[in-house]
Amino acid sequence: MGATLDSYFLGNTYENPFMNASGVHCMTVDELNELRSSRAGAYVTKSATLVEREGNPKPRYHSTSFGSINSMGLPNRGFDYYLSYVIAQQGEAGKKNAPFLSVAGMSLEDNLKILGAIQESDFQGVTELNLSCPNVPGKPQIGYDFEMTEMVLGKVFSFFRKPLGVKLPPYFDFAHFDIMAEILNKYPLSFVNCINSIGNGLYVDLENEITVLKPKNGFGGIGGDYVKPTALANVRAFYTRLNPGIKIIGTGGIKSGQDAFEHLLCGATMLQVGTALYERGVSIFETLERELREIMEKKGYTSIDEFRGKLKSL
Ligand code: RRO
Repeated sequence: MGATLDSYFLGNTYENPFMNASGVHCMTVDELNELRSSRAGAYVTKSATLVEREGNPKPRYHSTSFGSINSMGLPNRGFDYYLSYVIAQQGEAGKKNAPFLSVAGMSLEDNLKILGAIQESDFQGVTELNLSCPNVPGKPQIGYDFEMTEMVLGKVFSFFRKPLGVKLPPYFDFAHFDIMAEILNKYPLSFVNCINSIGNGLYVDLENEITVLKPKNGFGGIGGDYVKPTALANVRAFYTRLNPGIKIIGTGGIKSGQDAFEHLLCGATMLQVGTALYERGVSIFETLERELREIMEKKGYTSIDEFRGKLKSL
């Protein structure tokens, strides 16, 4: 018998663990519908702010040989647009890959308003609170401010009762893994998503001696091959520190079955694809499914549960 990629996450079984990473191919209903019709096991909306935003001036995304740099600046159609979409999908007969809702308020007050509206709405699905947008000028990432993170989670969980996870920035020090895990373990989080892009990198156009992005003098979030080791480290660090009820979504550098297998081995349950989806379009999901299944079958695994989290140490 062949291997199954069935993935159980927060009470639902998805046909495979693959999703888009929020921000890629998910700003408009047309793009979201393409994800719905693709082989992705589930999908997520662009992070929504209370009010629609144009985002930063272009050019604001650039592909490089090893990945990407972006400074999109949270362009989105506004929270109401995405809430209506995800609620409408719940009613779709035969839905197989229900959308998750990503939100990123521009202030604590906005985040509380948005989450309050979700709590009061008919949406019964999964919400992801983005604590790690690196690209809004003048707005530091919440996930790098431990006191602020704790304050936000305390206020949110005083009223929010639906499945909620947080999208985290990458951390680079054991002290920071420890502090963040201790904070996260205090709250009834459903999942954490590791990682958002590595913030504020800089890419140089050698010939013209100029930056490749217009906003923020060229500084932007790095994704793709560059970030896979950092992503795996964050998945592993939180998998080994968080209460087992808090699941991990692995994001960062996934473009092949091997990358997916590595994230799962480090402890991820769902897997999100950003840069590679941007470069190759939604057909990448078929390829990822095939490649992951081939690796599992070669190794004699029939389900992901047989190896999830079981990375060995020397
Ligand atoms: O829109 C963006 O610039 C953006 C966001 Br909100 C994010 O969370 N991560 C990213 O790389 N870009």
